[in-house]
Amino acid sequence: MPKVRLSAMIAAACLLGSVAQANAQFPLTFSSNDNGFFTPFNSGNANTVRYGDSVWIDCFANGSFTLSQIDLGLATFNSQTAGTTDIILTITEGDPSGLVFGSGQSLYQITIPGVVLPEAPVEGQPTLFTLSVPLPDVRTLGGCNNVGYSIRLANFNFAGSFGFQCSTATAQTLGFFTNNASFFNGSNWSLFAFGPNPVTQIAQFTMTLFGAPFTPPASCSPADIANTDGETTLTGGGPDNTIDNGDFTAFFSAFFLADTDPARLVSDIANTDGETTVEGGGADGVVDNGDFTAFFAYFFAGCP
Ligand SMILES: [Ca+2]
Ligand SMILES: [Ca+2]
Ligand SMILES: [Ca+2]
Repeated sequence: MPKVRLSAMIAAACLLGSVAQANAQFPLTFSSNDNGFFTPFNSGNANTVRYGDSVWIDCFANGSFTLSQIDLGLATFNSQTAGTTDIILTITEGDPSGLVFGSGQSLYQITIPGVVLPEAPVEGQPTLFTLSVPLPDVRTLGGCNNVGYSIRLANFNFAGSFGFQCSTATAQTLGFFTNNASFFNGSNWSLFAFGPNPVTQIAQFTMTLFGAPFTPPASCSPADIANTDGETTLTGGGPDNTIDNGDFTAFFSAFFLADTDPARLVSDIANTDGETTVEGGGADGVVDNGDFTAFFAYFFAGCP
């Protein structure tokens, strides 16, 4: 476990602490910095280690969300001079470790080059700053909606140490914290907290996640079962008000799956007489020639 440098209730000024955004999206999760800082990155490990954390958006609904921005509360420590680093940010489904709360699958990754690391010249005091990263409406996979992130560094050029602002459990006023944070040592991921106290010693890095619940576009016809990439509601896509090759691919990929594969029901759009919901039929739990016939008819008719 990396060395923990925690200093409770640090009153250093936040260079950019406001969560007010001129943004149609809104905060899905919010935690403030009331629990010191943790600056594990330095020139000795910057090319090797990664750190991350996760947060619950909503554990009570099955819908997915689109993520439009993440604001990371960051800190520098013990340097008379400013520096720079590239930050490689990965947004993950569930915790980035893949050890808890989801697969850890990458949903989006971006490299932010030349992030300025401000000087922290006062002994024992960090300099706090916020890094706001726009996200291209990154879609979560749905279900319990634990979203994580990790950062790793490249071209680290800073004399001191760098890392995260920390929150207590009570500072998480929107969404739900996770007790642990995540550490990659170059070979393996592990989880850590700063101690056993479930309020003041949790490892929750200060951040705000912006976004909105995802509302799928209406299906324009029974053949509109996927987006243009052939992704259905099972794979993070779904109808997109367009009939195109994505629907064709999705239908036939599903249609020719084994009878026992539940994903085959993606192609169940009609009853055995080929009647869809439009004709008063619809999915009947069986994939057969009725679905095949209906798909072709609606596919070639296109969106009305
Ligand atoms: Ca956590
Ligand atoms: Ca479509
Ligand atoms: Ca059917």
